[in-house]
Amino acid sequence: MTVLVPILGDQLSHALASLQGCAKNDTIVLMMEVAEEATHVRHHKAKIALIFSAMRHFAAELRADGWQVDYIGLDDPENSNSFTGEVIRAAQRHAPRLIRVVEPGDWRVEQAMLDWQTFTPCPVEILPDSRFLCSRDEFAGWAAGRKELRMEFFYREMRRRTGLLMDGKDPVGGKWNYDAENRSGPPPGLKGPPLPSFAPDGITAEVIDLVEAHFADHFGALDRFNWPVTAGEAELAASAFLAERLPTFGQWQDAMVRGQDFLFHAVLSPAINLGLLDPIDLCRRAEAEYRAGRAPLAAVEGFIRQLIGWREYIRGVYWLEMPGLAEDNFLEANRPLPDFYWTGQTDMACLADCVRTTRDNAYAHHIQRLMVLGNFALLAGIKPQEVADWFLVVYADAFDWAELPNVAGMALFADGGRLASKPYAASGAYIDRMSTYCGSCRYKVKLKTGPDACPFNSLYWHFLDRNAAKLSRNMRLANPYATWRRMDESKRAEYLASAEAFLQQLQPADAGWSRQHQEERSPC
Ligand code: DLZ
Ligand code: SF4
Repeated sequence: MTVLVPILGDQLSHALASLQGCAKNDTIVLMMEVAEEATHVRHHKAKIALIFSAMRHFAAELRADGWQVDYIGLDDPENSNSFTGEVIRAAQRHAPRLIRVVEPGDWRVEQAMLDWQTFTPCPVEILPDSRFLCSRDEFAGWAAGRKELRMEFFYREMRRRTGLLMDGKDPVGGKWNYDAENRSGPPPGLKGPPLPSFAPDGITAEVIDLVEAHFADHFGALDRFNWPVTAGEAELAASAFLAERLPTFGQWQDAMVRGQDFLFHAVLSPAINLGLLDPIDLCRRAEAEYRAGRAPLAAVEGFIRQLIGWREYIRGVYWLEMPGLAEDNFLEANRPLPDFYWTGQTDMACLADCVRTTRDNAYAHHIQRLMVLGNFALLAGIKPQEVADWFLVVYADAFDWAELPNVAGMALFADGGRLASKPYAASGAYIDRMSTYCGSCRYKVKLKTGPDACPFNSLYWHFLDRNAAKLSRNMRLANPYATWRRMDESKRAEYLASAEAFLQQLQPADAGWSRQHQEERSPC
């Protein structure tokens, strides 16, 4: 009797804990393409193609390495189209003595996995995901007794634990965080080097056809598909980033340039989240670039902070706060998601460009996500669950554990400030400073109110005014609230009327675009 090892679409690592200690001749790896995962929210076409292609390539590598792989394709006539259904069928086929699986990234999938034992006579062993630096239990220990969970303090512990950018007990350069040096707006003509190209091979081409056939009405384009789908390709992408873009990554990491979709960003998050790259290895190589004098400290520290700071912290928060986090709505925001999040049809040039790159690439960088798309949703009071579903659908790197705390906590303050010390609310001036968008916009960023004024300007004050009971005691918002209170009554009324007029004309999205929203995120 064999061991059955199910491997999910974001567990494509040869060092996966469930494979360790298993004998190749006594193990059956189970991989499953299931419609449930592609449609519980209707994922971007390129994201589905990426995951299926990466899964098929990974299965081929495992076979070449001597593993037996039972691969269930989407078109398999017997496919039950859910993880649970496929594990039950595989258990009947192989009668294993043990099912050994690594904990999933989604709370929803874990709920299903916890039930597998009731369907199978053999034991089901669920292992911690050792690809993360900080286990779920360790994070819970760190968080215990803290009223606020600040990333910065967690990050310092991860720096100490890994020794990354440390000189003995002290951070290299004397400071832990060089973010203040990483906030330059774009000079005219700013352009990043081209990303390496990964032309679809036969497997990817087949998967693209499959996705067009099965998920034709999902959001997103497939014609620019350029994601690395194997660890080898991901390694090429990583080497190109370290050599060509890391030195300038920090300086321009918050800049937004219309039509320049990648600038100096790593664009490695889909490969990392699928398991094709090891984040700690990337950090060590980035540090080596600094130590060799090829990349500045601020850029390297910023990159490392994303991986051992934010990424680990966000995952810890997710498991600590689920399932409540998915339902949080501290600011009682209940407006439906506007249709331009799907169509890109809006006169706001910043939002139109961010939706365009999202549709074309299943990618937008963090400031486009947080300070344009997220900021608008925050200011306009869009329902957090609709915003979270949108982010989960549209980005190739978006898995629930990574997306939900970022959207509900960081972007929308839906958790009431457990994660962020204040809402990331900004008016048009911020977007103007950090982007090239405003020059080509039909709205005028310098105008504060009226039909031609940048909508972010009046929405900013509308947001503060309507949430005053919940936010005005936040020390970090003391200045804007003081400004608002000092403002002329008639000026305040103008701001509020402008914002109301703008909000009135927003068209809600056609319900067909996203999942018919379930009251609860039910297990599959
Ligand atoms: C996102 C996704 C999609 C679209 N399809 C599959 C699939 O068919 N098979 C699979 O194993 N994984 C898929 N995934 C990724 C899973 O949703 C992901 O592994 C879980 O969300 C993690 O809990
Ligand atoms: Fe966006 Fe306002 Fe600038 Fe237009 S003017 S691009 S809406 S920030």
